[in-house]
Amino acid sequence: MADLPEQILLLVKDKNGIGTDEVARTCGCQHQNIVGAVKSLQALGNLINAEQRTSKHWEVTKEGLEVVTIGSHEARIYSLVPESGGILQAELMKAIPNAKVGFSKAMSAGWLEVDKKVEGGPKVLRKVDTIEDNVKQQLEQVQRGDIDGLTDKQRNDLKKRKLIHEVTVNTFFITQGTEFSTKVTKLETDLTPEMLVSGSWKEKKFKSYNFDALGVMPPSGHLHPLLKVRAEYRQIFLEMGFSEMPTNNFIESSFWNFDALFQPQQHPARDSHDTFFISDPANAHEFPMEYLERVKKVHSEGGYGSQGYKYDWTIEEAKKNILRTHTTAVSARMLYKLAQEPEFRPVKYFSIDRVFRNETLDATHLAEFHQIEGVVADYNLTLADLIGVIHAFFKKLGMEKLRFKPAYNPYTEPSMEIFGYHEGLKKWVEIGNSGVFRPEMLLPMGLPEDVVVIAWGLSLERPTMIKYGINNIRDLIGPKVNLQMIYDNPMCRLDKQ
Ligand code: FB9
Repeated sequence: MADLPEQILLLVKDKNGIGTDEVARTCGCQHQNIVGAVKSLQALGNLINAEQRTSKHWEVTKEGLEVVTIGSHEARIYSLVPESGGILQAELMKAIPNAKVGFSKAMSAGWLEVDKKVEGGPKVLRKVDTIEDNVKQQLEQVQRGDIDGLTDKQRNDLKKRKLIHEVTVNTFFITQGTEFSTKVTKLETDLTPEMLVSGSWKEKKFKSYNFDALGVMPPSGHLHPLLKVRAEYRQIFLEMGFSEMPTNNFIESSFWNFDALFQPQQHPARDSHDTFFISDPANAHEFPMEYLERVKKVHSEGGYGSQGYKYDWTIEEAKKNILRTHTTAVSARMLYKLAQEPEFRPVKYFSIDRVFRNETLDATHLAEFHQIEGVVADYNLTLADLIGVIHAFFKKLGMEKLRFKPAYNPYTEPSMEIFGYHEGLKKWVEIGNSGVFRPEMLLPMGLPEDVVVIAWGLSLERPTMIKYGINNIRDLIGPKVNLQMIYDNPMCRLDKQ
């Protein structure tokens, strides 16, 4: 037997045109299979014309099919009433689903009557000996496609009882095309060397190019939004002449994370409510001991013009290993290393990496985040230089309206919170923190007295969440992230100047 496309061509040849719904009925196929075969014929050239049409026809519903199978509700109710003696109405009403509709229709048809004088409640009796299940017969008529054989009243009754419904079908009316043939010639999609050598290409028909077809999306990797934003910030620092610091150590000693920054050992940020302590190895052991002694002295007795904190500083506290709470620990290591060079040279450093804090988790805070930090060390820098470099940095991010608010950090004085007017959010947002590292931090390292170090910091998550319109940080990071978000989100272009 010819396949579907060829069956269709044969039907079109015999008639001046045929609808796909008629083809489906003729072939006994699903309509959508006929439509698919029409599309494949159209792809072969102008074999056929297919004009889209909308046709309506009546079909038996699921409930209607049940009636065709087991009879109408009224016919089933009639059959439940004994030929003699009848049945209590209350009992009959519980016998089948839709008993109420069936009883009402059977009474209207004059098939049943009710004797109300009976003790124990009204009794239903047969009024006729036999019945015709007209509803069942009408539905079988609809199934045969002969809806026109029903009266309007019959059709409306069946529709009202939801036993039939009108179905709209998008069909195609098929007529012969300019290149009509009942034979389906397979269109070649490739011109092969064999065809060229043998000359067989001359008898072949080739599928025309579809220049509107979209290319296939090549499989590729997808960067997480955080990594895209990190790349943008890294580029900004590099453009500004900053060098990236080596931040590849999440574990840090309390010495470099706190003591080197002149943060006292009894500072609340150093307890386990705010900091993750490492149990194994619990302690670090390698320190530049001469420098460590100067740190101990500046904490416990003061020095360099400072009175210090006047407490018993202990190396045991300084040895404790933690997950670093800020990348400023790396800045301290880098500045100490700079101070060991024979001659001071101005530097600009930056870092972007993970830091860990034992914080209360909420929609915008996890126990870790990526800190971004910029550091500039040079002779006689002032607060104006800090404000200026922060302006330059955020201008590259498209944020030019900045405000600075006095703040406190244990390791910087003065310190400032940074606020920026976000053109997208149309409001002022806190965008970071900053300050001038204290002499009690820099001088024990061995840096010259006229060297000043300014620094500022912000997070990677906050701007990323704003950029991608993410309100809950768990939609950006963690096990519940929808990987499709990573596939779908656009490349990151910060509003760079
Ligand atoms: O990133 C933050 N906000 C921010 C940044 C950018 C942005 O959009 C871009 C401009 C287009 C939008 C918002 N903040 C800092 C401010 C707040 O989000 C704050 O609630 C959360 N802060 C983190 C710390 O929270 C425990 C952000 C993180 C932060 C804060 C301070 C520093 C680093 C990160 C610092 C520092 C510092 C100070 C002095 C010397 C050296 C480092």
